[in-house]
Amino acid sequence: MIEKVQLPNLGEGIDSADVVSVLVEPGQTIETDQPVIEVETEKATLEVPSSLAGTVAEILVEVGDSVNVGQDILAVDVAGEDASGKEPPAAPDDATSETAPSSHDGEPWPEETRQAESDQPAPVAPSVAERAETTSPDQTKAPQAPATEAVDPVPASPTVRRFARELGVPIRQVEGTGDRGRILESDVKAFARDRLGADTIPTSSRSAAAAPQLPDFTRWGDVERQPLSKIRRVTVASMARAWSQVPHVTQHDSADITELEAARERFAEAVAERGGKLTVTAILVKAVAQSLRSFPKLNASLDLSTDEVILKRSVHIGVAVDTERGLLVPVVRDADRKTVAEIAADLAALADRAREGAITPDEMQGATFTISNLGGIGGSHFTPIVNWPEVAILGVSRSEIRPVWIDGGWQPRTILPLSLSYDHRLIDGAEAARFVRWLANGLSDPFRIVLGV
Ligand code: CAO
Repeated sequence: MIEKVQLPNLGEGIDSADVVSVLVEPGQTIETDQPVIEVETEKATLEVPSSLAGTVAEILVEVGDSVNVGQDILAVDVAGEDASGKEPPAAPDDATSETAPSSHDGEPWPEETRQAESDQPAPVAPSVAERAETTSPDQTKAPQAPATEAVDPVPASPTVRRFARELGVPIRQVEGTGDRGRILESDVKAFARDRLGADTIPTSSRSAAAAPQLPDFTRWGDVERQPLSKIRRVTVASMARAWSQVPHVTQHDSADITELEAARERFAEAVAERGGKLTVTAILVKAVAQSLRSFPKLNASLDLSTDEVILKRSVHIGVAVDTERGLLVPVVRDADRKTVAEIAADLAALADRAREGAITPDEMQGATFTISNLGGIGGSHFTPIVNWPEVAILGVSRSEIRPVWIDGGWQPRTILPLSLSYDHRLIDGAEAARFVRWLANGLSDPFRIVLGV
């Protein structure tokens, strides 16, 4: 007798899900509660267990299908089986949990499920997001590789497989240390650390490592391959991580630094006597450090593992330095407690060491905010990338003299373009705009910075 398995209730507010993989094949004997398909909702990837025992007569869905709750997914011949009519398992209490009802991370893996999984081909479908990027609409309907295809099973739960996918870890290469070689999340992490250099190469660069294959460029002309330097590899990793983890917004503004430039000229010699060069950057470091005391959320980090904001009481400003070997970001410590002359001396020493290749990793760690000044080269505005785990970065472009309408007449004023990129998860647009305005006002009238207003 043929009976149907339906997509069960997956949780509050979830009406449908996309089929990510089919875990059984026609003719296969299945048990109740055995995972039969894997689906992805907006919130989680879940294995859907069978409510029936018997022989799979027909699979009624395909990878890529959007299936409604209650829709038939499987026809099962229950003849001779105890089709106990068992209810589908209850929906997860919290569908946002990565721990799907029938995934068993960190828990003993029930024999029947382990068996069922290891008997099945590994799901070959990419995630929904990956599908959207890599397949055309008609391709999304393409059926999954048949179960009979010679694809070795991957003994890992959907959550672990998904975790590996997100890290760009080729799960087939991971050695499982779990029961009967089952691949655990810790195995994926260890693989990433050992093989992909996770300590220095963060999540997104590991994803970058799994980037789609490049075409053969020699088909169109000669090419030269150069190995990436260590600095470049670290840059690739940190940029990719920041870009993929942080939802960026950039707030552009400008500051009238006419008076500041006059003061800079006036005090250049006095600062030089103390070992520094009174540059725009040195003044910016001080101005930003003071501004951060009034806007502590921009001097923070997000801890998503505890749902907390980490507000840092110290203000350490990273300064992007262009060197022959690539971008380096030494840190001016406690910039809020230093004079501009001290910052100028620090900065000169740090930038020199960075350019000579003598800077230590210690001197490039612990920044709470970063400044990138490209004004010495040119340009009107740019959008810097937040130096994660910081939450904001100030990009500075080239100042220029422009006519500004003041008190009924045009006046030549020196205008400095400012671009603040920030992590929109933590910082709202209004707050970012207020911060840049505060900074711009301070640069226009430095006494405001001293006053803290
Ligand atoms: N507008 C106009 N002129 C500027 C300026 C600005 N925003 N910033 C610097 N300048 C001028 C300086 O006044 C100086 O001119 P003079 O020689 O006439 O005095 C000249 O440009 C060179 O400045 P500098 O490099 O000596 O000093 P600085 O403190 O302004 O900059 C540093 C120091 C380390 C920030 C800079 O040398 C540097 O490396 N910049 C590049 C940073 C970078 O690569 N950012 C990109 C990061 S990835 O997005």
